[in-house]
Amino acid sequence: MKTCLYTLALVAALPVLAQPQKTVDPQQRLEWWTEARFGMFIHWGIYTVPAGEWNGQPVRGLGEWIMNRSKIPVRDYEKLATQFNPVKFNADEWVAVAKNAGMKYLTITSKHHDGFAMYGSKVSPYNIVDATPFHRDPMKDLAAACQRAGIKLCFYYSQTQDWHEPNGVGNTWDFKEPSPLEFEKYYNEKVIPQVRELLTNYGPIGLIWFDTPRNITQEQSQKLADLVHQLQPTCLVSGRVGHGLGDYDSAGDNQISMGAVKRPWETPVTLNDTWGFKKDDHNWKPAQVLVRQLATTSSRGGNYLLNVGPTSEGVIPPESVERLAEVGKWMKVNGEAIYGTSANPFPYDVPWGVITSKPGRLYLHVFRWPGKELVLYGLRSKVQQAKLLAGALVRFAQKEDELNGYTALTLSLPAQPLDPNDSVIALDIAGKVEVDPSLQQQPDLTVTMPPQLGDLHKSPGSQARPDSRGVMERWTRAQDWIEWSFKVNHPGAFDVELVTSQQKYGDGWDGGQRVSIEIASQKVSGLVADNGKEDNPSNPYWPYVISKMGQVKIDKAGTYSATLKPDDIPTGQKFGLTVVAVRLVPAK
Ligand code: FHN
Repeated sequence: MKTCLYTLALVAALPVLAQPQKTVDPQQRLEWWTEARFGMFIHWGIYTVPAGEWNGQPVRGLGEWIMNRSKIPVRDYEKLATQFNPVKFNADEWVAVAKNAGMKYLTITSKHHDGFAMYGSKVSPYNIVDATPFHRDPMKDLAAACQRAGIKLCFYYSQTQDWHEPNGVGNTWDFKEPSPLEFEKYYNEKVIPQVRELLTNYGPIGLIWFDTPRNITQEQSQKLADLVHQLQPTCLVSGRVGHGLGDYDSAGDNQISMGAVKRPWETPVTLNDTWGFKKDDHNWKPAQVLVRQLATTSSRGGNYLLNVGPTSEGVIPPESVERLAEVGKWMKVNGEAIYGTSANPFPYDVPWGVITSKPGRLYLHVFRWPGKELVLYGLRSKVQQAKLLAGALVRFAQKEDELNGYTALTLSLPAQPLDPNDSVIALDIAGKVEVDPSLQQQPDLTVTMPPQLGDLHKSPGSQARPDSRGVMERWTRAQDWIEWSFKVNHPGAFDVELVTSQQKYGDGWDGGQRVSIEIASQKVSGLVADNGKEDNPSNPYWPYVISKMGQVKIDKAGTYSATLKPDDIPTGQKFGLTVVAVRLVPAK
């Protein structure tokens, strides 16, 4: 198998040198993708045959990781190919599921970490055409179906991990880890020619979704990005190509940032807990969570890539299809509040939901219906019209003062939400959307101060910083602190809460730090403890942990400062102070 792989690879490596160089402005490359905002991820491979069970035992973790989890020898795992026969696969049906959900692109695993090519590859016989009884190339069907439906076809490709090849990374049970030279050989003889096949044999490709760069060198990442752009100048390269060389950033799995992100970005999200099909994973996210995650991601200026894991027969699980159909129903009415939108122009989140924007338009996504009145502070522009996308025009009034111009917008709403998942109100704005950039108290009288809106004072050598979601990570030194400035319009007594989060991927949480919070020159101190959990609107898996810190009183409207300083962080903490926000909540 090896000789054949390498010989063919050398032949396949030749034509690229002769290709004429065309250049495309990276901004132009991103246009369709930022317009799309919503795509389908498909994890499909021979791991769907065991579907999460090995030797009659359930295997924990992700379905597509079964080979690694159970340390299945290559020779045994390879045999799964002979049982993989997706006779029910119908490309048009899959594409229709994506299209009806409102998705505009489809990113499918052409080769995952197990090294098995899900397309007809001449580089290695370890592929769906040569090694399975199916003997067909489903990517050809998908390329044609996507063309017919106007959906962009994109390929996932695992460029570093390949558990099938001795020189690929990750299989430590059959092989030893490859040396840089050995990896280079694998990279030149499998990765480069396979990526070339994907970009040569299936028509126009929207993007290549590289994954887990691990120890790939900067030069190798660059060469891959260049190869993609050379073969298809308009094709995007995902953030996980490594070394920050992608056309856009990729958030961590199931991660949605808390604030707007400057670079174009995308989050990959599972519909249940796994990517690749597992027969015992029934933890399906309700359509409401999906709609709200989609809107939340758009409100941070990002794309939402929602995964389905078809079975070994080629069927997208009905639980996924049902949920996607419900999202699609919502998108038919509210799609204009997602497609081509930009991030929330306010620096903070509003208490009732999220905001997306377009030139001259704001979309208020109301998740928590406030009753008959919804108030928005800080919009400086004049509103010309307000309309529920699912219904009628909405009456509104704008408060104005001499110093600041428009300060508060009040919308008169029906008593009940029109859509329990997300009712969207579109505001037409005269001219440019202008907002007050300061952090301020919200109409529900709370003040929420997230790390990214404060000044972080770091001690020399400190690694503390907000992670890709905006949650503090590696805050393990008591010398680091954060400072905010905020406006209060409705003075009173406030409970001070510290909101913290599980570390990324739900890996854990450290309490027990002693902190002091100073608000308007009043200090409260306390222990970071689990005084109750709260839904994390961006990620239902990891609820926030609330620590109650005490009470402060603010007598007058005005601008105040707040600081969060640790008094003591126990040594040896793994996660440290995972701060999401300091919050003031009106005292009862
Ligand atoms: O290890 C993979 C995993 O199997 C899956 O493909 C996800 C999708 O984003 N990416 C890697 C982990 O981040």
